[in-house]
Amino acid sequence: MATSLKSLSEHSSKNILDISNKKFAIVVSEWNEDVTEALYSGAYQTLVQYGAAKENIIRKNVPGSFELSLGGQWMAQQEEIDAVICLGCVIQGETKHFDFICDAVAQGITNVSLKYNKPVIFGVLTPNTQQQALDRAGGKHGNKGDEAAITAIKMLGF
Ligand code: DLZ
Repeated sequence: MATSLKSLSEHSSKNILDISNKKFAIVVSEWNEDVTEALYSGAYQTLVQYGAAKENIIRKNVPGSFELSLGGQWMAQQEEIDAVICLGCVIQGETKHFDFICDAVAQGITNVSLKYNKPVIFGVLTPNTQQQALDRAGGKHGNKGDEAAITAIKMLGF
């Protein structure tokens, strides 16, 4: 697993949180779907690798990254959900309102996390080109979906 975040075993080799009973929601933006599908695969496989039960991982799609905040809120407000992972990709060179979308989703996800007092993870790529996105979605720079999943698990063990 190529990732620039410390893996969980490096992070705390003695106390890896038992996540077999934790429930995760993964909210996936449909824009740039070749990228976001790869992010989803990384996040899903990493959760399973660290012990999440497949039936405890719920997937929901939203049309674009702008909608991740509301989709994330709909998931976070469900009591049984322990952590939410939001995955998207906004490509600067192809998106005139790049800054509006990125600022809105970053602030929106932060608000949801604080409102519901749960980890709501910002797994949104904001590269200049599609190649840079692919490099970070299972390519030469690893998979940010893996990192988003690891971040969720680390926060649950906080
Ligand atoms: C409209 C738009 C554009 C131009 N680019 C992207 C993008 O690169 N990545 C992304 O996730 N979403 C994009 N969107 C869609 C917006 O996120 C949103 O779905 C629409 O503005 C409708 O609210």
